[in-house]
Amino acid sequence: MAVERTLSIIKPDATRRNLTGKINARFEEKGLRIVGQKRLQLTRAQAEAFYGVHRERSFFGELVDFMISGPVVVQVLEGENAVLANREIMGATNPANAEPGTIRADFAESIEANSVHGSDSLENANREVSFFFSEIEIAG
Ligand code: IDP
Repeated sequence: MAVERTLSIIKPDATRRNLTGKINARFEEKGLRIVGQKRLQLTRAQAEAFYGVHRERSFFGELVDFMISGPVVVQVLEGENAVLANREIMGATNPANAEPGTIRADFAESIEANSVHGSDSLENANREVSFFFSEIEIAG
């Protein structure tokens, strides 16, 4: 087992419904620690850069519009196998397919407005954490 850091984002559908605390309780109850956190209103350029890997996908424009439709909370989660642990706590991308008890099953509104983002590999986690945080903003 390895201690990892991963990037989590609480998306605009969840901040709008005041669900930040309820979502973060799920991470803390499962042993992940929030070691960096900030609330941001992303610009279009920032959202396009963050989701650059999805630029060719049909839903890219809608995804960017959604991600700038309200504030997000970007955060660094730390713990044993944090990348996979976070993905399991989040549940499947489409809430219709998410396991009961996961964040997306319980809170997501749709495949797009699915309440949370989580890095899908350690390599992407390192890149995504660095996108939003400098080392001085993370205290483990
Ligand atoms: P993930 O967030 O579970 O890793 P990805 O396939 O990487 O899923 O997609 C990134 C985000 O794009 C999703 O979380 C969701 O907000 C949005 N998205 C994914 N598939 C669709 C779709 O078919 N329609 C609209 N939005 C989508």
